[in-house]
Amino acid sequence: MSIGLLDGAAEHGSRAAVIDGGASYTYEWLDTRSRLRAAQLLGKRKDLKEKRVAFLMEPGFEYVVTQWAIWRAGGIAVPLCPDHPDPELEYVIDDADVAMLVATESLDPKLRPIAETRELPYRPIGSAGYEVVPIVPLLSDRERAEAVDVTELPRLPRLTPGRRALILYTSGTTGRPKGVVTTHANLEAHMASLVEAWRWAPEDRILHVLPLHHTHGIVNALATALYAGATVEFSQPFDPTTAWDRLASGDITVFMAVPTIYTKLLRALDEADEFSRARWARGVSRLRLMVSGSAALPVSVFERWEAVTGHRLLERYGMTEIGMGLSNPYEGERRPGTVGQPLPRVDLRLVDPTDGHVVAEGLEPRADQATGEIQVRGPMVFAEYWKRRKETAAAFDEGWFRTGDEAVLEDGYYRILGRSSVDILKSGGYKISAVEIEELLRSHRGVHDCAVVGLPSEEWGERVAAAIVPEPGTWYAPDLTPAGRAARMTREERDEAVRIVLDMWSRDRLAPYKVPRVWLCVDELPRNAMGKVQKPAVKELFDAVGTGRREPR
Ligand code: MCA
Ligand code: AMP
Repeated sequence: MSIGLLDGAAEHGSRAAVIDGGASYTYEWLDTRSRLRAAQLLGKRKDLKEKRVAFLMEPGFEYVVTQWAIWRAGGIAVPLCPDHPDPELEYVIDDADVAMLVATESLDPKLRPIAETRELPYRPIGSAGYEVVPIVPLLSDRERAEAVDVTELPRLPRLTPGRRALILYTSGTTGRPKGVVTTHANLEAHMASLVEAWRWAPEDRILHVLPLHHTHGIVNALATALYAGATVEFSQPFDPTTAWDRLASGDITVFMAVPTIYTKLLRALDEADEFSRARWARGVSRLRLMVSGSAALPVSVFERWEAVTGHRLLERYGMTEIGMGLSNPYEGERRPGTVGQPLPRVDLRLVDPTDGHVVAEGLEPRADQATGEIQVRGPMVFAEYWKRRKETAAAFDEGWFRTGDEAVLEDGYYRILGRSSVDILKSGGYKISAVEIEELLRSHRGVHDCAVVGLPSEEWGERVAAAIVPEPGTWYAPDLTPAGRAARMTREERDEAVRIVLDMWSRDRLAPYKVPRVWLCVDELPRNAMGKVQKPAVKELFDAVGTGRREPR
């Protein structure tokens, strides 16, 4: 039994695995460092036995070393996002029952207090007493001779593919995010499917600009590249001009991004001088593959990208729980507005939500109108929601995972129609729960009620918008208005205060991409006869005041 991703490192030896900050790290080096760090995580233990290890690191070589070390030591990796405020980090750490925390020195001030409050073992990387990975691109013969002989390290546990490997947090229709647990076997099936479909090869080099707390960045763009023996070049945080320069350098063969990133790249191109425009467009045309996913790619962006670079972007569909499900063909026609066909090893069907009938399976329509919910089965489908047995069971229909996404099969191509729930938004490629934000906002004493919706946006897909019914009598804070004027605050002044206060308050509590970008104060929310808030009518409230259509940055 072996874990293909980790065991492949020895095979790829002196090839570059990671390029980060101008330094190049070989597979051999990654292998050695991750074994050393695994031994340190283990201490006197022989096996972490699926204990959860949460790590807070900027994307780069240290991140990969730590992720591999957790796996080599037999633990479950729980990646944390450096941009998240404390309450988001604390939620994940507590929900996943994390047993150990790891952070880079730069993020030490963020994680140490959280570890101390919980009395959790904590490993800062780079501080005295713990290993620092030096920036050594390639080992010279002398360095190699002096390096620690990894065979002398305490033996690392034997891993079987069924072992749980990763917990990623994803938003649902109810409450707080759920931990999606995948095993090594799930991850390997996901990676093998993409290597086959997209022809990953050791000669590839991907420019990596995605966050490393979601599947797209972790599995598609990082692990799959390493599984194939290719090179991952980190360019973080994403900056359109830097990305263009690297994409056009001639070094990069593969790029993967969310639609918002392609939109931002096109905007940077429009704003660049003529010489850069020509150089970028020409350079990018040499890439082997450019993929878009995580949210619907507007046809206008597909067409503009093709006009500028000659690339027909390959759009695919995935979900944290299933890995990747559908993809436009690598060799055949890439059809704009569609997500193609099921990927290798993926069983996929459409089920009519009204009567449960299967209306399409694979590429076979079974009804005149092949429209329904996407359901997926296969070795890459996740194992469980962490500690949520009931929700796990409810997410499956006789072994098929119910995605909640609706699609239609037309002329051999799947087209996504949208989600069945209005409470799931997608902004910048991030999945966001309206309910989670509403629950938080309602806990503010100045909020009587609220409703969160997604407003359509060219750039972001959707923008998070919150309609607030202020709690009467609470919005007179003396520090917001000149002394003595509190009682005389006009409605406009109050509404402005609501926006400012709730924006600041939310930023301290929510991941940046969940913070509402558009605020509206209303006297009451539109409800139906049963008292349920009508989300389409809430969107119309924003349209009525013009904010629904206006697109501030
Ligand atoms: C940031 N801003 C926003 C949003 N995000 N405004 C509106 N809506 C948003 N969603 C604001 C910031 O607050 C800031 O304004 C300004 O935009 C710039 O912010 P910054 O963070 O610098 O933006 P960015 O770095 O340009 O980020 C855009 C991004 C990022 C690079 C597209 O959102 C991103 O990396 N998205 C990828 C998400 C992803 O990987 N999803 C995959 C999950 P101010 O300064 O006023 O605050 S889905 C998945 O894994 C499944 C399996 C799948 O299918 O792939
Ligand atoms: P996440 O839970 O963050 O993994 O996001 C998965 C969701 O992103 C899916 O359920 C879809 O709603 C959406 N999604 C992913 N890829 C696409 C795509 N190409 N087109 C439309 N929606 C997509």
